[in-house]
Amino acid sequence: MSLDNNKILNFIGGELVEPINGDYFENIEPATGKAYALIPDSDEQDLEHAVTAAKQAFPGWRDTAPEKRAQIMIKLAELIEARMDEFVAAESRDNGKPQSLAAAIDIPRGAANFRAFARMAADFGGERFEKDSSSSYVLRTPIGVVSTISPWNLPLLLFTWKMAPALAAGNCVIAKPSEVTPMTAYMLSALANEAGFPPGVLNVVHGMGAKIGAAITNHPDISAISFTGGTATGLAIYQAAAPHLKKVSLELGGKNPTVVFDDADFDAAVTGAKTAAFANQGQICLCGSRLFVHQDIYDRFKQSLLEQVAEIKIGDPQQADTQHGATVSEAHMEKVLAYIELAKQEGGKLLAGGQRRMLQGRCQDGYFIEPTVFENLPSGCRTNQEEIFGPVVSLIPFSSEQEVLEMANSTPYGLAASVWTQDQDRAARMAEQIDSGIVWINCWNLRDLDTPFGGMKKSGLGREGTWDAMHFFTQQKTVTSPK
Ligand code: TXE
Repeated sequence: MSLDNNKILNFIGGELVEPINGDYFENIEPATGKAYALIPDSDEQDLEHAVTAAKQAFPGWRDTAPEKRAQIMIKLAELIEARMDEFVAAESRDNGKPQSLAAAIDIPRGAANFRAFARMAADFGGERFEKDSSSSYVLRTPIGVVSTISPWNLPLLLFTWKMAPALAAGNCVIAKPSEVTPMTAYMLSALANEAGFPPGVLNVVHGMGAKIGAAITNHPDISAISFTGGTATGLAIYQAAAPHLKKVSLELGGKNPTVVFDDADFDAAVTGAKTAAFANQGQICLCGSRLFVHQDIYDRFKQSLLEQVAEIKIGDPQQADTQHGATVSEAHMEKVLAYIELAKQEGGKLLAGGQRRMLQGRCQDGYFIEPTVFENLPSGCRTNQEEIFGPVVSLIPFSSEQEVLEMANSTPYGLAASVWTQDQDRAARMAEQIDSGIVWINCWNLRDLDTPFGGMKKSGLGREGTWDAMHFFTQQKTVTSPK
């Protein structure tokens, strides 16, 4: 099959354009293992083109009334919503996630992000300070040309989550989606003109992280980078950005604890812990991959969890009843399977899953991994310390608050935690002492977009969320006069 008619294009200066070097690489559908589109292998030349367009557009966009910027962003949200089915199908095909999940979360949130930040564009202002001898106010001005680099696990959701605050604040954006899942970013870029974005305000360049991504981090005229992805990549970006004193926001990996006490609402905790472990095939930075259960309920909890895991329907992401789709790529599947082997070597007892699942028909070569449950792994072993980012959860019993806190805090990461207990005081103690940027009590992944979002330790630097992201994408100017 020739893929020449299914080419993804860059979006630069208001035009969909081929990469200047004419090079492309294949886009693989994870559920089938087959190439179905071509992705531009962009390089410095394309970036230079995008930076020039963005610099030209900046004064006009900066001076556009915030209400007008908001209007354009809302129009883009409407255009996405009007094509909901197309976006859902494309996201599922590109990523391997069930269409039902893309329809429930990815695409609606992709559009909602523009609405949330459209509101901020109009409302965002600086502080005032009144003292005996002086009166000051703070202006928040856009930075200029900024860049967003996003990952493959929630492709449109994270692409827009980063781009929307940058645009709302009056910056011009060069956005680089993941080369593993570029399709919905391309579809969005094709709607930008109709939404009313002036040419050069929003640019999308596709390609490899090590090539176009690295070019972005090194470009002297790109003044801020918002990144979500792996910790190793985040560190490389941080280092590359340092000599330019670029502003950097890093949302990185996690090895998140789910902690279930013996007084928890049992059924809610089992379902919550299962969802936290396996949502999106375990490929969410917030997933709870270490499941600590109080020893008094451990056996009963394990049994209930395994019953629920056995019910998870693995299948073609296009089928309406599929709950568990393909992992994102062959390389990622191999990485997750290698961790499953490692867990066995480290003494883990396999309770469920543990294998690639071979399906019939259209998906016979797809990258499916069974929801996998281990127990008996010591808290300090690699399986319990390193981010696997797949459908693998490790069950660990505990006897006291102190013990579980020590284990929960023992990894290099600190992104999210989920604590299940009906004792409000204990919940508050745990929330205070767990080293993570987000603590959910009796829930998981309940998001209020206004709240700060991000991690401690190796999970990142800075926070996202409506207020924090608007702060990141603006600079402050203090204006003082005497009284
Ligand atoms: O992500 P990368 P990968 C974790 C997860 C996964 C691991 C690696 O554990 O197994 O990271 O995944 C761009 N300069 N997460 O390799 O490389 C890249 O093109 C500039 C956690 O797929 O971090 C893509 O757009 N950019 C996670 C983006 O970085 C570079 C989500 C993310 O890719 C670059 C995904 C470079 N040198 C993976 N190298 C989360 N926290 O949600 C790559 N990129």
